[in-house]
Amino acid sequence: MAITTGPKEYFREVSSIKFEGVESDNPMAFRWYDENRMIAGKPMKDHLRFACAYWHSFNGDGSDPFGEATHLFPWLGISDPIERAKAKADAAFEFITKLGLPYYCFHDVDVVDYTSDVAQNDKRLDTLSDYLKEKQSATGVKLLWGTANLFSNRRYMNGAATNPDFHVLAHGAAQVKAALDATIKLGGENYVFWGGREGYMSLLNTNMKREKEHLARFLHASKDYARKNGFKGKFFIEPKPCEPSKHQYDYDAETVIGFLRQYDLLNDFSLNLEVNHATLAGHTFTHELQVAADAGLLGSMDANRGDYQNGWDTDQFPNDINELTEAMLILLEAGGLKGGGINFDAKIRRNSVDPQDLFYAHIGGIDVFARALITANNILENSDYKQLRQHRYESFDAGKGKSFEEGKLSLEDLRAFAIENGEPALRSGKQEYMENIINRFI
Ligand SMILES: [Mn+2]
Repeated sequence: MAITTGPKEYFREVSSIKFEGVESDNPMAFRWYDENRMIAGKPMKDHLRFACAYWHSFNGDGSDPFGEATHLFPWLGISDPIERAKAKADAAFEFITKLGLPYYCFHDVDVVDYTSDVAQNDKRLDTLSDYLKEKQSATGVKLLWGTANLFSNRRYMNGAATNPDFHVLAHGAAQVKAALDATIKLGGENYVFWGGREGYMSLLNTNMKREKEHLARFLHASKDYARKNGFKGKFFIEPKPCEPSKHQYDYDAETVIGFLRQYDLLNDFSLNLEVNHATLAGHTFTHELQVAADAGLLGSMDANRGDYQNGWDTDQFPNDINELTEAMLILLEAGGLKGGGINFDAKIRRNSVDPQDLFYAHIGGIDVFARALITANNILENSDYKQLRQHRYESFDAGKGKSFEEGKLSLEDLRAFAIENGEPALRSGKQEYMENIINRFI
């Protein structure tokens, strides 16, 4: 992949990141991610389809509720909003290209600053999506998904599609239309809805039933518009139970699947699962992945991790090899992601202020996923992991168990079987044995 730079080199301290193998002590190299290495019949890069998140990497400035920005991006000094946005795009594509990532993802307002004027915003995004299109064709980097930010502007303080004020909902729709236009123009492979404020702060002032019906109407209208304009990709819902709202309607995978089924959206929508959102919902990441995979709706992943000691969405870069090995077992057994990829929805810490830090963060995340993929594939190919699970259910593979699965047995039949066969023997679940398999292959 050719390295292209804009008028300025933003990460001059860093050159292209290459695979050097596990013996390498170069912190600016991949030790596990060898993009063309074949795993289970296809190159590693095709399993993982890594994407850089525009918002955390090029908009997140290190500020938090207690302190001002610490990531002082050079383009912030440019006063013209279009020129500032183009400089940011130059920096983003320089970074993505040096890292060799195949994809990126954005919200509309990450790409260019928005005002309160809908027509002006549409024009700005149109101008910048033309610029991004040039950048894509110069580098070969592709758009994994686009989305609209319907939570930061003050008008969305009570939600967008679920706002009790129809006027606000219409502004949300205007933003989605423009974001879909940009996604379609850029050949975006998917489009994401994350309902940050689609929920409530208090049930006292909320008609939950009506708000959920509005959300469904809004999603149908968005889908119909995109399909009419040639969009062939998937729409993803990204579940999150709370934060910033007290309760969000896209609570977790199981809840979203029920919603999609109720409102006839299953043909067009699937799920984008995020590690830290799973843990906020009281689930493991693997639980969310397995729920989606079982429903045939494992669309995409937002890679990050939370913090064990505090309860909010810290969006740290992933580094837990055990957690990700178990995730890759689900991914491989499910036959891969349905259209999506692995997007680093993660941010470097407030005090990570060197230009190299963004590289270290992504290199670490990429390598731990690559190592997890290799490990999971070894487990599937070289251990009794799969057979142990199958073996637990063998009583349903033949005889009366099979008849039960086929719906052929009544409650009286089941009682007769219990009496005929006496007390069942205790059979080990072998949990510790299986946990040891994971560690053996890591
Ligand atoms: Mn996310």
